[in-house]
Amino acid sequence: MKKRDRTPKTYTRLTHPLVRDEKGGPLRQATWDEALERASAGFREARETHGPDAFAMLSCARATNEMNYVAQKFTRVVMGTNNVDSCNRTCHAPSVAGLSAVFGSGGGTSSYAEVEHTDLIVMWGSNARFAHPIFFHHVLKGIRNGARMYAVDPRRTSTAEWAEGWLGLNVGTDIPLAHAIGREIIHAELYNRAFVERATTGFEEYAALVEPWTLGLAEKVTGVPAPAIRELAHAYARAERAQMCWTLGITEHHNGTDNVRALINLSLLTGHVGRYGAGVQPLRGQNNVQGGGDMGAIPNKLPGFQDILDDGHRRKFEVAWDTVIQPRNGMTLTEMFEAMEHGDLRAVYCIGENPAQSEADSEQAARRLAALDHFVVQDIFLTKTAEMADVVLPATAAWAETDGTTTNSERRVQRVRAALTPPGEAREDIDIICDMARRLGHDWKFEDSETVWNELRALSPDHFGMTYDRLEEHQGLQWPCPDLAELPTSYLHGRLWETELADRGRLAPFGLVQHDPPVDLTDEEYPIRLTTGRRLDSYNTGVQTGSFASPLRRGEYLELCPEDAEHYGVAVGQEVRVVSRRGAVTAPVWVDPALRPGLAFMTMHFPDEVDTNQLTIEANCPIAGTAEFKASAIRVERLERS
Ligand SMILES: Nc1nc2c(c(=O)[nH]1)N[C@H]1C(S)=C(S)[C@@H](COP(=O)(O)OP(=O)(O)OC[C@H]3O[C@@H](n4cnc5c(=O)[nH]c(N)nc54)[C@H](O)[C@@H]3O)O[C@H]1N2
Ligand SMILES: Nc1nc2c(c(=O)[nH]1)N[C@H]1C(S)=C(S)[C@@H](COP(=O)(O)OP(=O)(O)OC[C@H]3O[C@@H](n4cnc5c(=O)[nH]c(N)nc54)[C@H](O)[C@@H]3O)O[C@H]1N2
Ligand SMILES: [Mo]
Repeated sequence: MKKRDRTPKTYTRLTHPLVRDEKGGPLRQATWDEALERASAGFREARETHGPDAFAMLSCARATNEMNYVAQKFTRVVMGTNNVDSCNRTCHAPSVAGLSAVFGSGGGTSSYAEVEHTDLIVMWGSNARFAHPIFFHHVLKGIRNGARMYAVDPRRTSTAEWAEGWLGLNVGTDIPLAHAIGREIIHAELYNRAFVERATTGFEEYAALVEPWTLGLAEKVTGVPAPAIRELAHAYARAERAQMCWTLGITEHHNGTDNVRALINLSLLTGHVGRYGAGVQPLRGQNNVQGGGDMGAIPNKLPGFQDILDDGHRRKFEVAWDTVIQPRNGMTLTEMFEAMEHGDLRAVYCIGENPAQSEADSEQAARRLAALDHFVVQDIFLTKTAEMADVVLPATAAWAETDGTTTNSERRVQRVRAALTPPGEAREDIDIICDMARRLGHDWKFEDSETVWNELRALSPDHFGMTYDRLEEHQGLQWPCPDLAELPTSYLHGRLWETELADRGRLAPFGLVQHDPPVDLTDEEYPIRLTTGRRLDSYNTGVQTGSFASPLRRGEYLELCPEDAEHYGVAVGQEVRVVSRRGAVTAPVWVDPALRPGLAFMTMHFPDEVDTNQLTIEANCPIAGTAEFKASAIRVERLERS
């Protein structure tokens, strides 16, 4: 069979604005003035004809805090809606929802340095060796200092290779595993009774809920041998300090928020939260996805994570912005795509996101984007999403060509600075949004990123103490930082350890969550469980890491375990058809002993060559709106050799 060229597509930087004269016609180069007139006129028309909620903003989790602040302000003040969201929805919205429900705040509770001074690190559904190498560097220091590490992942990942124990569970059985660990800790009387009584609620109900999950039943459902479950339960409960870290293996499920609650339960049971070295830590995905949410680029929070439904918070922003804010949550990214289907959403401003390739069931997503009346994309590359737009606006790259701040997973706000000259006529994201706002009647006086930051600081108590000067002096500060003189604490929820909890209403509740298997069931027709994720050498939809192939960076493959490859009679490099209930793609086979029989793996990194998301299912967590990227059912068909 002729070998296909699988060299990843090369993206070139956008250097000039582009416009499309008619739907279906080509994009052509335009001046900034023409492009911005076109873009703003379309937004004005959508608002006047269909009302403010016919507009939505997708904000960029790679760009700065300041840009995200301005993007959400544009949405709320200029367009009059709360429809603003980002790819936070596709990764850690369940973590934010779960943590907020238990602790009242959606941030991870500890600092990176704490994993260096802990006794046990659990990496649950997280391949940090590939996806969070900086954090993993701290983990390795922790191991050098004597910490033990366990990995819970269906694949024996590169992260698992460094662990003392690997629990290779079946995809989507995290709740049974967590419940069995909880039950074992209770039965062995290893739980922290004093902490449970003082700081939590719902323990009796939790104990009753997990009671059926014996080690034997859990072994049957999860595929993890009972002694391994028992070992992790005892290690976690006996550790003086333990860190529970998780990522998408937990969140990218139709019940992602329930999964998160099941892990938080274990930290409440053992008191591994609210102390230095002990905590719960969702490692966030994009360099500034934490900051984007903190800045209010989410549909239910104003900047500083202040609730949109709270009259007092809304009032404060209404006065500051001289506007009226709708007293209801806007649409999540997931709801936006549903609203496109029903024709309720007509105009979209997409800044630095590539949903045509990153959404589950991407063919459906692209069809919905194509049906919009008015679609504006602001990016640094001409992505597949940008190719569908009516107006394309070239931005500078936040990581090297822009001033501002970003916020990482440990809530640390850090400065970024313009170091490179942007290409062609590319302009800063903030500058473009402000020009658009001016054309729609709002002339904001933001001279530079610091002016934006100071407006935010005045409105967000958690950020008030972080002036640019202080950020510089301390090489970044963690929120909450309400004070201009004091330094913030590195971990959250220390109040749970106060002997007299002042506010009984703020106790941490156990989550009474039940096992709910993946929606896309395997059967005779679709016998293989496909899970999708990342590799070290590539980034998300590949836009920023495309363009070179090497033996180390091998492009997309359908990865199978040796037994399955033999069973299907396929060898490394052989092209096969991969079919799900949504679509089909052709990909070469790779054989990887890190997988187990019945489990296949693909990445999302090479959608121009192999569009993995044509296979994935758009089954969403009802609380967080995150799709079940981690569990689809597929079959493999051999292609006839020619
Ligand atoms: N090199 C690189 N780094 C990145 C990115 C990138 O594209 N490339 N992307 C960034 C982004 S946006 C994000 S959100 C993060 C994501 O970082 P991670 O979440 O660590 O990455 P993934 O590979 O998507 O998924 C993690 C693991 O979940 C496992 N898993 C699948 N199903 C299940 C399950 O049912 N239960 C459990 N327990 N585990 C399961 C997978 O086998 C996989 O090893 O990485 C960030 N960092
Ligand atoms: N199958 C499968 N699909 C998945 C996932 C999975 O695990 N499996 N994971 C999901 C997750 S966690 C995520 S986060 C999403 C990611 O989905 P997306 O966010 O849609 O994908 P990216 O490739 O990260 O796109 C980032 C875009 O931002 C642009 N950009 C970068 N910097 C800047 C800047 O400073 N300004 C502007 N204006 N643009 C900029 C880049 O050029 C690029 O086009 O994918 C989701 N899709
Ligand atoms: Mo992500």
